[in-house]
Amino acid sequence: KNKGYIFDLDGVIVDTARFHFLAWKRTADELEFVLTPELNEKLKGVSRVDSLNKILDWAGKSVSEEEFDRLAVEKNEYYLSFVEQMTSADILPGVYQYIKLLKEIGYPVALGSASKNAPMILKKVGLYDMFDAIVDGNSVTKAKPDPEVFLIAAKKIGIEDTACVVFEDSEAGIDAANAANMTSVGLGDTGVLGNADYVFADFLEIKDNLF
Ligand code: B16
Ligand code: MG
Repeated sequence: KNKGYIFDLDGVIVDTARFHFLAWKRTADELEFVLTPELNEKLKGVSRVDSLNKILDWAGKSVSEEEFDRLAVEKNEYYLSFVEQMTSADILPGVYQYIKLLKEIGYPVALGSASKNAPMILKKVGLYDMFDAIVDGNSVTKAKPDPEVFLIAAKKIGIEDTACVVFEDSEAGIDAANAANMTSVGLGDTGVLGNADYVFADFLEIKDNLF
């Protein structure tokens, strides 16, 4: 049976989730708001604009359009200062081997990320050429938990939605995969990813499980 595999980027392929957290924490500091790791879970998989809106909401602040844009640009610049240092050593454990296995079998592999920086990061860590399709924050109109990003990815690789497996580290992403009628595999904490069909700590634990 033909199957397709869709990977989230941040927190699944590379550990950029901690860079997003550090950058948003600095933005929150500026707004005199303490961004805790627990609240940060709600920002994972969420677009840049939606993330800033959530932080402003939690902080009980409203800002002008100009200030909003300035905060978003500043966050991204700070985030990119971490990303600049990344190399292939920053690929999360077992990910490269797993994608290589899929390619050897002949299964198509797609990216389904909310990040506008996704192509650049994939190139930086040397994985860009392994993907048959890349769907990122530049090509979607509706953010996770809307299934749009994964549905476009499935279409691009020519695989039926129900035959796709999605790897996600975020609550919003798991909900998006479920809404797309795909098999949802959570990477991380069962407490956070309770809606996923499966949850694993990392790809070393997934090994050659093809779902
Ligand atoms: P950017 P993913 C998401 O990527 C991140 O989880 C989320 O924290 C971030 O705000 C979002 O991308 C937008 O990223 O600011 O780089 O466009 O997990 O969907 O790969
Ligand atoms: Mg993610």
